[in-house]
Amino acid sequence: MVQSVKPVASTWCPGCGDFGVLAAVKKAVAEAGVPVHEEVLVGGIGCSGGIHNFIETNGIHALHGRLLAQAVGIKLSNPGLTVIAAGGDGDGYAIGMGHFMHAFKKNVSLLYIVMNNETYGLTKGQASPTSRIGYEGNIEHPFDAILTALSIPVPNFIARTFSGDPKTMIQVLVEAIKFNRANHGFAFVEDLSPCVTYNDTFKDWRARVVDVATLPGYNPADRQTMFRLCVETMQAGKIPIGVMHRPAAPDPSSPGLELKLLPDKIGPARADIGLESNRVAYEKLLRTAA
Ligand SMILES: Cc1ncc(C[n+]2csc(CCOP(=O)(O)OP(=O)(O)O)c2C)c(N)n1
Ligand code: SF4
Ligand SMILES: [Mg+2]
Repeated sequence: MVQSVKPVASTWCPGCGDFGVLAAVKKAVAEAGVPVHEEVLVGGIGCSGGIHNFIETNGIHALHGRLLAQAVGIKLSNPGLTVIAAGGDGDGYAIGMGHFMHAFKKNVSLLYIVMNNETYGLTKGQASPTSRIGYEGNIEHPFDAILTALSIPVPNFIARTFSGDPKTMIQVLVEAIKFNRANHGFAFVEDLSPCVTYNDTFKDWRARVVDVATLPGYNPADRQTMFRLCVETMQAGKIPIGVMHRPAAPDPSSPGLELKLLPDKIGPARADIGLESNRVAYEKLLRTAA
């Protein structure tokens, strides 16, 4: 059930990277001018997915790996809402991987934030799809969500932020929310959000992050260039962060799916279901059938 409640005290460990995301989301929705009654936060299952409990908003705790399905449903029911889905790397890239890939293709104007800590924090530190080789016995190669996102050619917004740099995170989230509110399509932001209890990567990541905007040839409108810059940065042992893709200009032929389905922006949740309008519509239908 979607419900607006007063926030409760956080259950996160002191120092968890998710606090940076919580603070940035609060500031970004205010800066983007989103009224509380138009805002919905859909949380996944995991420490990260509890975020909607710690902020005054309309929130729903989704099923594990299914937060995008629920966020899409909310946006298509009421396109006037600003919908933010937020969860972890386990939630989004393991059990939720199918929904993750389709979210880019569907291109519904909602924001998906993945708090990537390269572990399953809530269940006490097992390897996740983004874990490095050697972490908790992991022998598989880590999955990279940004490279995957860049490989799906849809004019959406893609970025990576770091909880150790809240100022940039706020700017990125404001841009993503405005992109959604203009019905330009899906926005994906992966935040590097260390789990200080089971995988404390703060120091390592701070030393390795590189803002792609500082690299020669940076052009977030060109996927090929951004893919190459990310791969080269990773090959040098660094972690690319920053805005990875934004269309050079809005593409009127490819707006968010909600505009294609509901050009008047009135979804089922706002449809007139008054008795009188239904009676008139029914009589019209009967006359057509006769
Ligand atoms: C269907 C189902 N399978 C498994 C679990 C157990 N479980 C709870 S949270 C979680 C993963 C959490 O990892 P992540 O999404 O990275 O979130 P974090 O706690 O790291 O923020 C798992 C496997 C579950 N709750 N439901
Ligand atoms: S276990 Fe890790 S991810 Fe979960 S609240 Fe603690 S530090 Fe954060
Ligand atoms: Mg995790």
